[in-house]
Amino acid sequence: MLTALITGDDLEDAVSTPGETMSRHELLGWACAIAERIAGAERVAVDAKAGLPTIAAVTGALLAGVPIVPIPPDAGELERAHILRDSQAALLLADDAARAGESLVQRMGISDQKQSGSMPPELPEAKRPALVLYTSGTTGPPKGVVISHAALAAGLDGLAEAWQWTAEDTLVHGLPLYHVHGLVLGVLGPLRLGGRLRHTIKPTPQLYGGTPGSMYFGVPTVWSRIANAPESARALRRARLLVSGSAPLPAPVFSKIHELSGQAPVERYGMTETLITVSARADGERRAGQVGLPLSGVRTRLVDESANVLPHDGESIGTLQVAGPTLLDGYLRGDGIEAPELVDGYFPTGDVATVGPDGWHRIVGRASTDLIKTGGYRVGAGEVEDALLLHPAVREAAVIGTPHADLGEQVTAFVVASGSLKPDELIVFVAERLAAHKRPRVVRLVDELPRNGMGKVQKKLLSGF
Ligand code: MCA
Ligand code: AMP
Repeated sequence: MLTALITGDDLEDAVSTPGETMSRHELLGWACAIAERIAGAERVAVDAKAGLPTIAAVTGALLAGVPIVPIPPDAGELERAHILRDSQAALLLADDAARAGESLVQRMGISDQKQSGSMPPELPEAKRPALVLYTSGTTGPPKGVVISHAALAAGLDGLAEAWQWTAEDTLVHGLPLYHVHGLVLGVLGPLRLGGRLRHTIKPTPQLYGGTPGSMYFGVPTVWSRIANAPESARALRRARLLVSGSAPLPAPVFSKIHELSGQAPVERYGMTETLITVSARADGERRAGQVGLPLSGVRTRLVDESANVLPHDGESIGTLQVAGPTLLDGYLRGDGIEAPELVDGYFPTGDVATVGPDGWHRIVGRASTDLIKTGGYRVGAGEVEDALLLHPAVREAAVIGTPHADLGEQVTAFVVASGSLKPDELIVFVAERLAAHKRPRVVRLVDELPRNGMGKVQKKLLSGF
């Protein structure tokens, strides 16, 4: 899977962050040392703080064939405990000191292993699980999505073809290292395809503008902030490709980036469960509000509520299903992996879309109001509601996404509470238990929630409250 890292010539400045640079051989040596230490483990977790240690830890686990579970560094205690327990990770790779409630998991420092280990005698088979990424569903705590080495390789090769991504590229981004965007595309991409990686730790306009590169990755919030920082946007004129994904890119941001940087962003679409499946091409058209064509090997179709397949006429709106070599193995469940519910081999994405006669895909929205996209992060309403309900004064809670100029959507909670409770108290209460981006930005205290005759909360009515 890590072809360029393993077989490529040394590259002195292969991976860098603002404070540190590592050659390809240094990274490989460090990763091999970690691989030796964890070989044979069923699964290991990593405290996925943005930086070189996380990159070395993930690389080491991939070389050893040990599935790795990245934990968001800001995950609150509830989320962190859930991921460690649910994944049954044998070991937590982390440089920082242990946190409360972690006494049961064994820890191993990452930077302590910074030495040159030997290559494992055999590389893992392609069908082996490589990553377990925790992602939100509409209800309950996040689920571990199991992704194989083969899916990662297929996904990156599809993107290499669409984006003409080669060993000549220098990729710049500052996205988190525990999701597909920042970790799979943003770290494993350069390690498979070659070239250099500049991770800026934070995805700020100033850091993007000040870091030379040929490809830049961002979520729409990042591009929107760059569009509002004209000097940084103009500095990107040197780039070959500006890529946006993880959430819808607003047309005004697309146009502004085009105007300031001299090129329109390439949009691509994907999911944790499917990796990236649809994209505009480096040598092709870029259209505001459209996410392009299926990658090589990927098939897509639209279906209506009765499971009828809809025509690709640019007008019929249906839910998007995708098939191909990049699909997940399944969800982690107990000691095993639960296969996803496919329909004729297609994964139902839950996204509502149109497909034109020319094959171009437009994502219209999501079928469920219970999955919120905020700053490119997927947040399940149920998980936030469950956290709110842990507060002794909260009697009922309903969470939705409401429009937000910077984040696309913001997590908004409607709460029925007893006694006097301040919205800010609840925001901090959730931030302590879940990752900071899952905290509500707005809490509305209401006397009651709108319910239908069956007693079910009518979330569609909440946005008007
Ligand atoms: C704020 N903070 C708090 C609180 N309020 N901490 C505790 N309690 C509070 N009440 C802290 C946060 O921890 C954080 O600290 C800082 O304040 C700002 O947090 P936040 O509000 O989240 O930051 P932001 O500036 O609004 O973030 C915008 C962002 C971020 C940088 C665009 O949303 C982001 O990185 N998004 C990327 C998401 C992504 O990679 N998605 C890909 C999913 P500190 O600054 O110290 O951390 S993969 C996917 O979707 C598919 C496959 C695809 O298609 O790619
Ligand atoms: P996640 O599993 O966090 O990876 O989120 C996947 C979801 O992000 C998809 O189901 C879409 O709703 C959304 N998404 C990803 N890329 C795009 C895009 N380019 N345009 C619109 N929505 C997107």
